[in-house]
Amino acid sequence: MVRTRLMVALRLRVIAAAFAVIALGLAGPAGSGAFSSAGDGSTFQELSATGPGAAAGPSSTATSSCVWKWKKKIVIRKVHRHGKVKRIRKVRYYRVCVPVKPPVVDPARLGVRAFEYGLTLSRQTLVAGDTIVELNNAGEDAHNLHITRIDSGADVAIPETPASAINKVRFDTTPGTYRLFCSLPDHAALGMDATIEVTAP
Ligand SMILES: [Cu+2]
Repeated sequence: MVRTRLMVALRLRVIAAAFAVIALGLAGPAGSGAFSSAGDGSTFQELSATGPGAAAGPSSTATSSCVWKWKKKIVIRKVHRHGKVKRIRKVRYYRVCVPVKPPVVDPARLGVRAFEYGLTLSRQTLVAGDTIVELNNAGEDAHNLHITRIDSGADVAIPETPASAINKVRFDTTPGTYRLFCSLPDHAALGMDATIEVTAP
C-alpha cells in the first residue's frame, strides 16, 4: 500500500516535471513556433536569427548572380535535464545563395571564303554579341582578313592564312557596319572587300 502511494507520487512528479519542461519551452523567445517545444532557448535564438521567421533575411541583399534557397538540416542535441540525458531532434532551416549560371548563348558564326580576288560571306547580317569569324582560304595565295568597324575603325584581324587553311577569330560585336578585307597589297582593291551589318540582339 505504501509502495503504491510512493509509485503514484513519483509518477505525478514525473508528469509535473514534463509539464514544466513544456511550459519552459512555450515561454521561450517569441518567433516561429517550430522549435519552441524543445525548450532550448539558446538554440532557438540562433535558429530564429537564420530561420524562416527572420525579418531581415538575405533576400533583401540578393543579387542577380545567385538565388536564395531554403535548406533543412536535422540537428541532434544532448540536453541534461533532471539528471537524465535527453536527445533533442531539431530541424534547422538556413538559407544559401545558389549561384545562377548565365544562360549559354551560342556565338554567332560567320564564314568567309577567300579567293583571288574576292570574299564570299556565309551571311549578310549578324546579331551583335559573341561572334566567331572563320576564314577559309580557298585561293592559291595566302590571305588575311581584317574586320573593321566603319564608324570607329576598331579592328580585329585574322593573320595571313596559307592556301587551303582555315583560321578563326572570336570577339564581341556591337550593332553597326563592319568592313571585311584582306590587307595584302592591292587585294582589297581587286575585290577582297565586303561589308556586313551587325544588328541589335
Ligand atoms: Cu589577300
